[in-house]
Amino acid sequence: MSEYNRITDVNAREIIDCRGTPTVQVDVWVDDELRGRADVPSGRSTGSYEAYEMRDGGTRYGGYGVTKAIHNVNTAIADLLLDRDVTEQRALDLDMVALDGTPNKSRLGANAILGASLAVARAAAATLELPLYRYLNSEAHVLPVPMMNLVNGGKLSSNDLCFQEFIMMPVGAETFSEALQITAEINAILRPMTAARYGKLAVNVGDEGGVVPPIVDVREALNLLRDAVRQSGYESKIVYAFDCAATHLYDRRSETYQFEGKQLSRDGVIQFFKNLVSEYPIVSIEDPLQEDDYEGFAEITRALPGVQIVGDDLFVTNKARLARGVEMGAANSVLWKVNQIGTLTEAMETATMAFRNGYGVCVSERSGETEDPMIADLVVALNGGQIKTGAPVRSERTAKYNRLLQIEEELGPAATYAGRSFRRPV
Ligand code: 2PG
Ligand code: MG
Repeated sequence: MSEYNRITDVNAREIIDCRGTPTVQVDVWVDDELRGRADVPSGRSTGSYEAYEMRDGGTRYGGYGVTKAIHNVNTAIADLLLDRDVTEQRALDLDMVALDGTPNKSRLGANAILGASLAVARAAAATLELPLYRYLNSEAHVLPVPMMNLVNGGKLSSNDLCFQEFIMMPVGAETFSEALQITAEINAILRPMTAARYGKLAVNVGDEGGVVPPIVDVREALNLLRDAVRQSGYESKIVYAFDCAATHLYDRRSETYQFEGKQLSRDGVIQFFKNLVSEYPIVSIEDPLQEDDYEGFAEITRALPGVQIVGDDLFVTNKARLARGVEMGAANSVLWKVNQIGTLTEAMETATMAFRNGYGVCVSERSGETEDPMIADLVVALNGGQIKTGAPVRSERTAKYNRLLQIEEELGPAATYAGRSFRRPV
């Protein structure tokens, strides 16, 4: 028997994600037993201020190999973690950050560091024989509203829809399992409806499992979604959200955005959303403006009272960037992606800062995911209240929803579905 829970081995390997692109998987052994394994996700519509994802370059896997990051886990990071107590998450994470020594984790790679960080958390929970969400928070009890990206556009699709994600939120459900049932039923109506209107190619799914109709007009896509919702009979339980991913619609030279094929200024964008919000029950808008426009985010947050404005590329789960947002009143919610910052500890700190300042926290997938359901445990651990993890199809998306069903069952009567309080669930 060891006196503490000693890390005895750390081993990384290269696997592939849902797009067939390589990514990092890390195993952590404690007292000579394999206890924790975690996969690292990867974005496509990334923000400029995200931590550095290390790729090999060259020709193998088109340059996207991660053998250098794997090497870093198996050498420098393993050397640091070996013989340490696996339950010291914070110390281990901060030591990895210090070992890297760069502001954006470019020496070791954020994908290398994050893989180790997440596998350590899993290994510690397993060692203490606790589910991960419980290990991270003894008060964890909130089941999130699933933000279902049922119509895909932007960089995650093959159509010309400007916004990346048209999202439906079943806030009126009583439980998470009912929420999932409702959205799966609506998706089953949406698919044949889309095929009937736009042809069978429109129901080939995008990167996050939504349909990809050949639509340009935002209202037309919303109407399609709304028609499916109406036909389902669940209209009173549903509200809508977008991820505009506007950084990728912005032209720095002309300082304009390409919305629906038209050029809009910042003021034009704000007016566009004012109109839209008055026409549809839209409760949440992610990245309506580009990643450097703090002033614009503050303005749109003021202009749309009662609407959640989420900063993704704006904050990149980074405490310093969020602090600036809080000071200026830019957005009122943070999109929370662990790989944007690179350790669990730093991501947790960002969430704490958000909650303390009255900001919401929306836990999110990346468009490049694996079958690892980690973020399901993390959203419950945060009592976050909302999770964005794609449509209820494609196994890398359903893995998260299915894990939430297990957690709901484990929590039993203690489980609270965030529902309409998704932005401030506790
Ligand atoms: C986003 C995401 C995830 P990506 O912009 O919010 O939905 O996409 O992972 O490609 O950045
Ligand atoms: Mg986004």
